[in-house]
Amino acid sequence: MIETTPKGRRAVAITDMSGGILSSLGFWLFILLLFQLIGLYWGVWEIQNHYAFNVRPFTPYTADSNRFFEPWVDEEVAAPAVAPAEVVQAEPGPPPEGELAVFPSGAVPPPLTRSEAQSVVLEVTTREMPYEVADGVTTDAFTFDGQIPGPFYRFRVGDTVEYHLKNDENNVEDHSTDFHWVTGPGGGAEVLQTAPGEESVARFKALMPGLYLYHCASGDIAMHIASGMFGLVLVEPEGGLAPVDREYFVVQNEWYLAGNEPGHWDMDRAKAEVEEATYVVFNGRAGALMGDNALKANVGETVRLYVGNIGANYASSFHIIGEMFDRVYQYGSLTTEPLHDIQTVLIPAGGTAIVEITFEVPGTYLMVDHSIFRLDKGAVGAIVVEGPEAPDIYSGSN
Ligand SMILES: [Cu+2]
Repeated sequence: MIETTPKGRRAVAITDMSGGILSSLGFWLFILLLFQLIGLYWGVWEIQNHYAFNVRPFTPYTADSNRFFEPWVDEEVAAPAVAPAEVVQAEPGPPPEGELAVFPSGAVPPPLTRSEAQSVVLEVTTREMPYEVADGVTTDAFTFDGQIPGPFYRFRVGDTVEYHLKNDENNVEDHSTDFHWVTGPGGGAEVLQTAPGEESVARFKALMPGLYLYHCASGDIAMHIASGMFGLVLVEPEGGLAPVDREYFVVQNEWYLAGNEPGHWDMDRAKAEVEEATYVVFNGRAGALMGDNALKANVGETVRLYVGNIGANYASSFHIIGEMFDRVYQYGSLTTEPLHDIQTVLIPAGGTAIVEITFEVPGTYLMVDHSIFRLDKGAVGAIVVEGPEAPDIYSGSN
């Protein structure tokens, strides 16, 4: 029965419910069913709403979708890629072998055009050789194919790579390769240890897309890395990447030498141990991307930089003075949505990032490690942008 309390509120007298409708089992089951139906409807509405309003939950990259890349392609900007070898490299490298393009230091092979995974062959020769780190400053370096960084390889997820590593007969050290894209012990290094004059062959399947480093993993591994044995691999996702106007690669590394005056200097392991770099450079040597070798772009173009940092010790605070990154694929991940409008990207030693910049204003833009005293040690490169002035964005006089 219903009673009225002294304060005027209604309350249920639970002591007197026998025999009434409130005690009916059927009634309570009906109430329960009603709540179930409301809950079910609400859940369905939530799911429909989630997708109807284009809220995109994170899902791994799939074959039927290029959605991570499509929304940001500007139809007016997107154009066939300009062969970067023309502007980065004084001497263009060898032509690509079929779809597998391998270019020497500084240039990026063009995007793949095939849509199916296949087997590809990489052949590399390790060479121990004198190398100029800065003007007049040389050391005895270890290299892949005589280049620092080593060749930039570009293939695609699902490919099976047959890798031939030849250790030049004039070398003294064993060499190998640890590919960061390889799944298995040592990133391949366990089956690639190669004595001078010998050759190793291994096969690896690329399971995950992304931008990856590789390096030697033989002998005194840290010193083999610090001596120049590293490079980048781009494993394209299914469907490739959105087209941009220009692509370049930049790899940061430190040199630890016994001296920095003009002359020939030994590598200095003691300095490497205390992380006191003699040089911090982009693409192998101080000034590699300056002057005539500066990267080029035009106003209105979108540039994609594949950036790696091999260290061997420092993390890089990669920054372009006077621009922001429109998109940053942090850690080189191509299965994660990019960050937007970023000033500086932190790249760990042994890590990568992919950044994209659209240039609106002409001029010279410096790429630096914003741990800024490293600029004095060589960590600077330039992008020269030509085109009409944009006084509505940038103007002034002094
Ligand atoms: Cu080595």
